[in-house]
Amino acid sequence: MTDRNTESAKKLKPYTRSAGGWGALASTGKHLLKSENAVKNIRTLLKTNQDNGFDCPGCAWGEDGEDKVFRFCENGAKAVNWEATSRKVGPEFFSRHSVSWLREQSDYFLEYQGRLTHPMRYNREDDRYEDVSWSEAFDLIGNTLNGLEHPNEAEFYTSGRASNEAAFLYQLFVRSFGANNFPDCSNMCHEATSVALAQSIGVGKGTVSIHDFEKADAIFIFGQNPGTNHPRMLDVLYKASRRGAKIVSFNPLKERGLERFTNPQNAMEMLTDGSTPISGLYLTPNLGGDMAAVRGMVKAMLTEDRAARKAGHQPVFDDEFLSAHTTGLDEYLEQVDNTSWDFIVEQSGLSQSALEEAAAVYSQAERAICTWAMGITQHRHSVATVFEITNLLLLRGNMGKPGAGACPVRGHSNVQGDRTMGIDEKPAEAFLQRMDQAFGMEFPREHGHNTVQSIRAMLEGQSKVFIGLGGNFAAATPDTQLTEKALSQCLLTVNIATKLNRSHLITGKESLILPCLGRTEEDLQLSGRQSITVEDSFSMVHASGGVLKPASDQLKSEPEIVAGMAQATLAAKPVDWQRLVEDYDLIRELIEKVIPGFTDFNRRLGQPGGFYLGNSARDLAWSTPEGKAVIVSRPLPESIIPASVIELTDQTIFVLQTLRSHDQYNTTIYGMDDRYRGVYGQRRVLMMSAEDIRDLGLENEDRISIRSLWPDQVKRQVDDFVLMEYDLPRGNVAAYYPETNPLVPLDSVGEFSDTPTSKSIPVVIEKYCDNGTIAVGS
Ligand SMILES: Nc1nc2c(c(=O)[nH]1)N[C@H]1C(S)=C(S)[C@@H](COP(=O)(O)OP(=O)(O)OC[C@H]3O[C@@H](n4cnc5c(=O)[nH]c(N)nc54)[C@H](O)[C@@H]3O)O[C@H]1N2
Ligand SMILES: Nc1nc2c(c(=O)[nH]1)N[C@H]1C(S)=C(S)[C@@H](COP(=O)(O)OP(=O)(O)OC[C@H]3O[C@@H](n4cnc5c(=O)[nH]c(N)nc54)[C@H](O)[C@@H]3O)O[C@H]1N2
Ligand SMILES: [Mo]
Repeated sequence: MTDRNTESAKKLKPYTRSAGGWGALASTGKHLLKSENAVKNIRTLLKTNQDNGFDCPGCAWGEDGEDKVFRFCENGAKAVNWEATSRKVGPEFFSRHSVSWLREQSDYFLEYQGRLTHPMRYNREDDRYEDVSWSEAFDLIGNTLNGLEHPNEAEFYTSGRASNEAAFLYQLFVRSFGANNFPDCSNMCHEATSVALAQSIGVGKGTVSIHDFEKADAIFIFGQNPGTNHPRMLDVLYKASRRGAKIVSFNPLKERGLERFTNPQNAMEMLTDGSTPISGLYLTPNLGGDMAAVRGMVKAMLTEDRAARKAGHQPVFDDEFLSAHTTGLDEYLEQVDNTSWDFIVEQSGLSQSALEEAAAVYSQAERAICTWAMGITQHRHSVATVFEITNLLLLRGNMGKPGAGACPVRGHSNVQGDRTMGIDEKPAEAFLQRMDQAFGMEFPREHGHNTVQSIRAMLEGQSKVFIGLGGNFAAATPDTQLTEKALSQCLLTVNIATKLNRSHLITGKESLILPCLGRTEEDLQLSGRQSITVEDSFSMVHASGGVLKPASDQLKSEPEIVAGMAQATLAAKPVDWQRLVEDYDLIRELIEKVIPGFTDFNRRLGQPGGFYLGNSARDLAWSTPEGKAVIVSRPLPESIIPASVIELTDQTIFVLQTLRSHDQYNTTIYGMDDRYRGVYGQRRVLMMSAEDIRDLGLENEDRISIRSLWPDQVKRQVDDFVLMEYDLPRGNVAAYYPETNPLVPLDSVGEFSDTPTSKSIPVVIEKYCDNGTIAVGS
């Protein structure tokens, strides 16, 4: 694979400055000015996250409502700029390049070519995409779907950028067709959060608002890299740190944004090259060690609590809250007593005294928030880990009061909204009943496929059609080789997208690329200019309207494309699809009928900053069968690497996490640098501690191969990576996603979440040379 247009030479060089500051400003400027559209894009950025503009397609962090000229960050600027490019990928481009040739190019190259402009259909004979009319494309979809023996033979993927309106219409189409097959990006993302929180506090979403960060005494950040992935969160942490709140980070990597930050909005800091420390305490657990770490904190608190009660002092645990609002306490404390410090220390990789220190910060805080992201949710025991974090919060009544609560930080800008709209392979009965009532028909009850199940179904030939509403299924999912095989066996694959990506090149018997409007672009329908809505991590729903002229006059909006597919498949049943997209207010009226919290949707849409959907747990109303918050007791996993894997080799096994660089948005690669980690001009890098490198008999910057271990016969290996000495706990290594997705075994998934274990893959390392690999470190 060739990496064209790389800006910097390959090099590995530690980054010594703070996060943010001039580095971020310079990079924002560089990304803006290198575009052919500098002036247009600066104007576009000024509309980002403003009340009369569009929602940043970057991340799902919320807005604090303060008056600001700039409401975007360095990485939001990259996201906007990437979409607003003037480069185009039209019929002429596809006639020049065969699909086989395109498949050899890097992910960076593919997306860099620009915006898709025409609907395209794959011609197998010529191995090229050719332009096709929209009506032909829709007919092909309708006929293929209607030709299936059963509606369950099609998979309908959603990526979390789809608007509420597009997602609602999509689920209505798919359910009217007769299926619940809704694999989505959230299955690979915060699924464990949704599963665990729904069971423990009765609602699968975070309980805090952005203003709670202004009141918290302590903030615990687990498995998250906000400096890169939620940069606007740094502003909130910065203010918290400056007013004296304690911030504790759990992360095996020392992420610069969690260490110190220079706020571009603070002139003095910028001028003096100063910075503000973010984390007062930074703990570096083993990958997958957080459940043990939190268990250790609770164990330390339990000891303190008992001593305090004995001495007649104020107890550590909040008795009043616990008895009024929770169940399961005794069983859990017994579980804590039965977990030994030795085991906690071994599994977490943290000392007892470090965990006692973290526990003391937590106990001394009147109000505490826990935030988390992929470092928590992409393990085998992720659901159990989210239970453990929730228990920590409940023990001191840190829920349902200002400045306290659970804050899972979502990824895609509308991933939370898509689930609210019914993108769910296991829909709740109450939701289906409201659907039945609203549309006067009975929707299917049988559960559908999640992402991993959809891949298996396609592999087995049980599913024959794949439709992707956004995203990059082939690159984002685990076990790349198997997933590609699964897709290529389909009768039809359809991708609705803004930019060319790998998924479009893994063709079924028939394949379509359907180009859509991006969020920055004006969406004109019969009734005029349309807005869409999204929901952020704090359950705030707000409107978004594009401002730019569309990249091509052939583009359709996502709701229009969904309506086109539905019309071709179902005619005007159960709704007049075409009429609905003439005016999105009509779609919102349907949403209001089906989804709680959307009363008076069209009127409240105009509210500055949006409206709050509410959260029952925040109101101390527990929608659990017990009517209380449930303190769930789960044993720690016996080991992070399953015993059946340890048996497979005598070589040293490392635990690999696959993460994001500073220059990427999931499978979209903006550039080849990862500034805060000191990686330049390359992505095929494996971070490892100096001691581990030495013990393997290797040297910094050696070329290596990475092979993952799983008890099946499949060989999963990636070659020609560069070893990079990095400050990490021993036995833990890190490399970028999606280059390492071929290593994630399809069957290695989270318990109760089915999320691929992208943050704990057992691997062995071999020395790579041009004629093969040489085993090391046995
Ligand atoms: N610019 C940009 N923004 C994005 C994205 C992007 O790709 N680029 N992606 C969006 C999406 S969809 C998502 S889900 C979010 C992702 O946001 P993050 O969750 O921050 O993303 P990752 O890069 O996967 O980083 C995981 C972090 O957790 C740490 N970690 C890994 N394993 C463990 C563990 O076992 N324990 C602990 N304590 N830490 C661990 C890693 O060292 C890393 O710092 O960001 C969203 N925002
Ligand atoms: N190994 C490993 N794998 C992972 C992860 C990991 O940490 N490690 N993270 C997982 C996570 S958290 C997630 S969320 C998934 C992400 O999985 P996806 O959501 O499937 O992937 P993205 O890379 O976000 O999708 C990028 C594509 O979306 C299209 N696109 C962009 N904007 C729009 C739009 O407005 N409309 C439409 N229709 N298309 C658009 C573009 O064509 C672009 O190529 O990946 C998961 N996979
Ligand atoms: Mo995500």
